[in-house]
Amino acid sequence: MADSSQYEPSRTRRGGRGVLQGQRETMPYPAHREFLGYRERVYGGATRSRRARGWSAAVRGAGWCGVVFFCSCEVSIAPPPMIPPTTARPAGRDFSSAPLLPLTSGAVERFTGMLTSSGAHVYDLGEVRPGDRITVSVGAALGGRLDPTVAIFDADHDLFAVNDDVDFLGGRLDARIDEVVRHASVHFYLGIAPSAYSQGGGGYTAEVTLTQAGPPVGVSRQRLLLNFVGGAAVEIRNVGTFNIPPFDAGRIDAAYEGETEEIRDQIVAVVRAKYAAFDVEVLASTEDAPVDEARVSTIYFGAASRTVFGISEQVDTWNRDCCDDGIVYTDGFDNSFSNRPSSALIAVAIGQVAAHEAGHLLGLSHVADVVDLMDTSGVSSTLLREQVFKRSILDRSVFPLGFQDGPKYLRATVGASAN
Ligand SMILES: [Ca+2]
Ligand SMILES: [Ca+2]
Ligand SMILES: [Zn+2]
Repeated sequence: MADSSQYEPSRTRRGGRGVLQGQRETMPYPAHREFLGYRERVYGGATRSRRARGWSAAVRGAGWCGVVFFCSCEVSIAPPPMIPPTTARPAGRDFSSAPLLPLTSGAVERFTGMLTSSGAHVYDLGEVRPGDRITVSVGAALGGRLDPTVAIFDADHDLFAVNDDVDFLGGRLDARIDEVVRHASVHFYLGIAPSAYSQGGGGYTAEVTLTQAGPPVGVSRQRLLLNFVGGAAVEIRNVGTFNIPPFDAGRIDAAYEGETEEIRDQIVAVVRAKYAAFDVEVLASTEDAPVDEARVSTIYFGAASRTVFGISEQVDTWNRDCCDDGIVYTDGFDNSFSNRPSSALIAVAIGQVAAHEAGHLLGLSHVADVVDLMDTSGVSSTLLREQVFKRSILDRSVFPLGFQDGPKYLRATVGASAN
């Protein structure tokens, strides 16, 4: 039996980034509070101990979690040397006021700054070309309590990459980005802000390098498997282990009994439609048509959660990992709706959550626009209305400035559909 106790909170910090909140219509919290609330629930012990004992306790307190999971993009990141910098640089408060950071290819630019609890600092990294490699690491100034987040944006103010913590469970709340530029841009912007989870502002030290003219990175198509077969002890990294029976609409609610195939086929059609413009091949594994394919990302449909509709094992920036997984908690899926949706609408909602979780597995972050599939600001009923990948303002839990252009990002990651 799958039940909510199998949703292992202490393991899900990374997945917490990829979570779609199960906001109830009766509790339309702002996204930021909802997100914090989620973390409080999920990481209650961890967050409290971090608050009570501070950074050093967090470093020592890695025993919150007996299972160490990190996304592959972070495993490859070496600890940044935090050499005390010598330069305090003036920072912009937004894109238009961002001063140019003088970067020499291959050289490390070190500087310091002081953030208030609500503001962001923005620097102009100048012009970039495909193949340029940018690394940024930002940590709290010595003795400070700032938990920083770092983001890089292109000339359109669209998100290129974002990182909050190098390793939350290991107590590394410093932020680091190491990415290769995909598109030429007349400006790239570096943003530094307190994490949505920071206990306030504070001083930071930053190191930035730009290494020009490396090998460019091309697009790479993705296969996405919608798994309606389930299985015993299905392990979803960073999330937990689940016993998932074959998809049965009656487990959503007894009212949908007998409509399993119809709802399942509609879910598949919804996910295919959301990804139709991109080079994502959506496969469906059903009992009559099993798919045994190793190099896919998989979305499972089953198990229950009282707090979220779905979860993904990571936000896989630039889709480094071809084979990451997510789950849509379909058992009792209708419980968060004030009126039980029709079978057509429950398929829309489940399909859109599946597309959302797959979006995280391709590198997309949360936005605050209920029409966007990557939204985290809405209530349950917004899932019943048509959502699409679009350009939207980032959710405050991701970064206080800037946008995410979902279609632009997906075209640069997996490529546009050949059709
Ligand atoms: Ca952080
Ligand atoms: Ca991936
Ligand atoms: Zn999400």
